[in-house]
Amino acid sequence: GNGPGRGTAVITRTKPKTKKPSLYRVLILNDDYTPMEFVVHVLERFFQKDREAATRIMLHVHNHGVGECGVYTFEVAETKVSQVMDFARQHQHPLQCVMEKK
Ligand code: TYC
Repeated sequence: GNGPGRGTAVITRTKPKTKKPSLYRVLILNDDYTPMEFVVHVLERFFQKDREAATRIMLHVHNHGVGECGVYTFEVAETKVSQVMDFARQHQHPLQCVMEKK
């Protein structure tokens, strides 16, 4: 359209301005040393899973090597990964947590 003033061309936005945020999966990886109960606790504490869901995810990771803890926007996913990695390190477990774009 035309903006203020005669003969002043102005580009107007046609699309809505809002964009869906990219989503990221947070994954945990299996290892041979982290206790099963510790992984269940991580899923309860940082991913708001109940004991049944946490146990199911932990066993899936134990049997398949990797599993999904949740799907979040970038900043939330980054925070979860850091929290889990710090917590595992504090307890001297080698548990690995990563994020990937959906
Ligand atoms: N494999 C581990 C064990 O046998 C348990 C485990 C499950 C470790 C899930 C990590 O993300 C993991 N103690």
